[in-house]
Order: sequence, then structure tokens, then C-alpha cells
Amino acid sequence: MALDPETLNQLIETVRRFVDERLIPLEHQVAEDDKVPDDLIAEMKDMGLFGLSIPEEYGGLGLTMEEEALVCLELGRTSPAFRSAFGTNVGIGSQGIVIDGTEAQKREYLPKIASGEYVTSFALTEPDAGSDAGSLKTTAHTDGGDYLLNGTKRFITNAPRADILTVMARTNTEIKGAGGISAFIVRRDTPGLSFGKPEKKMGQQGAHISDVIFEDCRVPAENIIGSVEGVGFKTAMKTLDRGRLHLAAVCAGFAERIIETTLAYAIERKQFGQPIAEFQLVQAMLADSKVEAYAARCMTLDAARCRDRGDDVVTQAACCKMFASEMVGRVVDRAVQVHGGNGYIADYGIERMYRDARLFRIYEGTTQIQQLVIARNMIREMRDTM
Ligand code: COS
Repeated sequence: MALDPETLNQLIETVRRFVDERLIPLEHQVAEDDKVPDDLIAEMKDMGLFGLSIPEEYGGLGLTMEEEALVCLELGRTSPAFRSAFGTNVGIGSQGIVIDGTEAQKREYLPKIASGEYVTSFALTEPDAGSDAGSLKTTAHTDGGDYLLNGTKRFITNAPRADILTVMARTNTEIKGAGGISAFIVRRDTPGLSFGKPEKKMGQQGAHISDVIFEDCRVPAENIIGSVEGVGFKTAMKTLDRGRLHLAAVCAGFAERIIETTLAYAIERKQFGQPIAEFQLVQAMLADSKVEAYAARCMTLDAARCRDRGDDVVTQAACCKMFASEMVGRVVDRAVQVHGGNGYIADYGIERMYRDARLFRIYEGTTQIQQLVIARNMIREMRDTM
């Protein structure tokens, strides 16, 4: 543990109060306005939320993975758009630099990411390279001491307000797969960089995604993460491993919130002369959700502790992301069912949660990609012992 137990409890308690008192009351408004208010973002900065995972020496809180997961379980209890406001800085937008960056890159960027002065994005996905990230087409050709980037990135979270982006581009076009890819730090004001219009989405209003377009975008060679060409795909994968644990905790927290809301409704709502919570078929739905959310909480904290010990958690991270994101989908579906007609009506908020939860099974690696990662590793490990 990086924090002593008392400090950790205080942090978790502070986040819980912030979620209950500041965020939950604004969920409806944020969804309607499609915007997280600026004063809330300022409060998040003051609380250190942008720097949860950045090492203390670079201005962050330096939480261990387990501590970060505990905080995410609390943050998950409200609309995912709030977490997205700082989530890329904590996860995929910063971790490439934390894990593989040079000392100079860490010193230059991490303090500003930790304070929230810089908002970050992670630009891997392209129009023709989603799950098959290794086939990405964006190129980075040397030109003098610089690289010229050309290509388009798609569905990039926080791109509309990102100050710096971690961009995966192909520095060696002779190598078709992962080996030809390098990771770059690209500043928003770089000539040749432009952004598409924010996309209209099914849910998670208040979090924005857009295309990122590179047209002879000139990036200095010193901005290659780790100063090494050809390892950008691995940097991206390591970054995603951590991000998947972060998201699994968010899903478990979101499920716990949905269960609380549904339970309260089932106790209040009367049909056939009694609270619907008394009916065993409703109880079965409540119990199934409780069991699954508990399982997701436990496995995520377990995998986080393994990572903190230095274990390779590629398989566990994929297991957690897959189970927790699928689980919250089932939990919110049952929640709509328990709410009946009211579950379909916007005023109750459950239909918004249903739409918000759908994305968890897609971003940072679909369920099918997690299955592929898990099974490939199982086969490799067995073969290694044969
Ligand atoms: N950590 C470190 N290295 C990793 C790694 C990880 N988690 N996963 C793969 N690598 C390495 C491999 O070891 C391999 O290295 P060598 O060439 O030295 O052997 C290299 O990276 C290529 O790996 P692999 O052969 O497994 O690549 P594939 O092209 O087959 O793709 C998947 C692997 C499908 C797992 C990858 O493309 C993926 O995760 N896709 C989903 C992308 C995603 O999550 N997108 C979401 C959008 S970003 S929010």
C-alpha cells in the first residue's frame, strides 16, 4: 500500500461524499446538457483525481492498483461521464508515459497531467483498425529530425478537449503488424493536427469522442515514448492492461449503485398489495445481481493486488474487464425489469444507466478481444509446460 490505512480510508470517504453530494444530484443535468460543469472539473482537480495513478515524485497521488481500484469502486457509483472527465489522465492517457516514458518525458508531462492542467487522450483506434489494433495505418515518416504523422484516429475519448495525445503510428511500413508501430506524445497545438466533430452517442453524455486527423503533423523525434521505435504496440497493450483493471472496478461500482437504486425501488413499489421486493421472482433478480457484483469486486481487487506484487496480470485484467462489463450489463438489464414500465422512462434514470453501461463491453477492448487474450494465454501457458 502506498498510503497508510487511515489516509486511504479518508480518501475513499472523501470520494464517496463527493459522489453522493456533488455528482449524483447532477447526473440528469449532465446527461441533458451533454457537459460536465467546469466548476466540478475544478473540484476534481483540487481533490487530486486527475493524478490518482501518477507517481508522487511527478505530482500525483501515486496510488497502487488496489488503491486505485478502491477509489474507482466509489467513482463507479455515478454516471460514467464524470469519471471520463479525468479517467483518461489516470488511465490510458498517462500510463504510456508512466510505464515506458523517458525520465525527461515523465518530468515534462506527468506533473501537468496529474494536476489536470493537461487533459490527455489515447489514440489507437482507426476507422479500419478497431479490435485489430496491430493493423493500424497511421504513418510516421522521418523528416529531418522530426516525424510527419498522417492518418485518422477514431472514437478518441476526450479528444475534443485533449491537450496532449498518446498516438500509435507506424514508423516502419515494411512491418505490417505490431512491430512497426511506435507511440508518440503529440501536443494539441501541433500544426497538421485537427479534430472531427464530437460524435452523437447512445449514452455516457457529458463524455466526448471525436476523430483525430493528422496531415503532415510534425512531431519532434524526442516525443517517441521511451525514445525507442517499434515498441509502441507493446506500450499500448501494457497501458490497456492497467486500464482494464481500472474499468473493471468502475463497472463493479456502477453495478453496486444500480443494485442499491433497484432495491430501494423494490421495497417502495407495491403491487398485489405488497412491496415487490417480497416477491421471490424479484428477489431472484436482486440476489443474482448482488452475487455477480460481489464477484466482480473481489476478482478486480485480487487482480489489482497481484499487479501490485509485480505479477503479470494480462490474463486477469482481461478476465476482470470481461466479467465486470458483462456483469453490469446483466445487472442493469434486471434493474430495468424490476422497475417495469418506469425503468423505460427517462425520469427514473435507469434507462440512462442502461444506455451508459452498454459501452463498457466495447471500449478498451471488446468482450470478444478479452476472450481471445484469455484463451491465447491459457494455451501458451499450457504449451510452455508441455
Ligand atoms: N503486454 C505486453 N506486450 C504485449 C501484450 C501485453 N498485454 N499483448 C501483446 N504484447 C506483445 C506480444 O508479446 C507481441 O510481442 P512480440 O512480437 O515481441 O512477440 C506483440 O505485442 C504483438 O502481440 P500479438 O501478436 O498478440 O498481437 P496481435 O496483433 O495478434 O493482437 C490483440 C493482439 C488482439 C490482443 C490486440 O490487438 C488487442 O488488444 N486489440 C484490442 C485493442 C483495444 O483494446 N482497443 C480498444 C481501443 S483503445 S481505448
